[in-house]
Amino acid sequence: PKDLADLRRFRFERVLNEDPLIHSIALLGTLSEDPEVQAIIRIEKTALDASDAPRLFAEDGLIQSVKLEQSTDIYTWFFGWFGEGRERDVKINVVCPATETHIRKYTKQTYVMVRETPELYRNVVKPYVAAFPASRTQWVENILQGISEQSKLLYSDSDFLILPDMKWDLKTVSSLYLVVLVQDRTIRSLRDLKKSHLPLLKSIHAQAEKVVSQKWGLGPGSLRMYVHYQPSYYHFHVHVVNANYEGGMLGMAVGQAHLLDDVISLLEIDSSEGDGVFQRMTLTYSLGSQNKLLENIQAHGGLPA
Ligand code: M7G
Repeated sequence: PKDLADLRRFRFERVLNEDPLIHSIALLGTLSEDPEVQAIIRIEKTALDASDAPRLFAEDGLIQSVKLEQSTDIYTWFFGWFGEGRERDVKINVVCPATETHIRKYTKQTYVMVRETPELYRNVVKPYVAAFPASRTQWVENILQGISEQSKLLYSDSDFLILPDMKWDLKTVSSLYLVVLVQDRTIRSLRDLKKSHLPLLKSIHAQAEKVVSQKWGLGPGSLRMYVHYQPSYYHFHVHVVNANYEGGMLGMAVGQAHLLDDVISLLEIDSSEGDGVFQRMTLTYSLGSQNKLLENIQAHGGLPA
């Protein structure tokens, strides 16, 4: 094929693969009259050009129209179009006013592995978590208190809510991404989980499976459910993601994502009195060079500076 006229002769047979993470689809079909000669066409959306950045929203810039999808506290997200009559081209996330922590989180960074002993947790991490202003999780409070995103709720009871994660485009089932927010404000992170939370964790697991089965027909085993340590927000939540949607960029790095099933199993086999397994274990994870917690840990001598 040499031009669009040739490509127009493509007779589509079936989709071989789709990868929402790199925005690509691979198709099988034919290009010639001979049905024996098959052709594979793979289409991938090209990367955004940083040189467009200064004029992205200008009158003749890349983004020609937008539709407001959701707004909660300091977070707003839109879908955007590069022109008329197209499938939506991009998702636009806005954080405003952005705090220093946000700017650091979104900045490119290098990573360092940290071994967080219970002692390092007590001396550095716990005070760091406690010092976060309540405003940091205002978006969670707004959802839990019925102020925002109420039309998006997929499940709700007195213990937790399930709704689409801000990262999801709400449409592509192969990249389905939901978030579970618990009502119990005393669980700041994985470190606070105890045996007594088992009924809550099991209920989250069961209800998430039920929701995706009823709404999208996804069967057992179709979900990867996990908890981040460290998370960005210290209000306990569970990530619920299509098992086929996978990649380090999605926050599934080894050390960061702890499978909900594994968390449940560890608590189940934990026979200790007093402090449980998550209070006693050393947790190893990576921290970005921009993360304030890394500075605190280094200052405490927890890592070579
Ligand atoms: P995390 O593990 O604390 O941080 O997860 P991460 O952002 O490093 O993964 C918080 C999750 O909540 C992420 O998956 C976010 O995309 C999602 N999230 C964050 N905000 C501010 C919102 C929001 O306002 N609405 C919804 N629906 N999801 C959000």
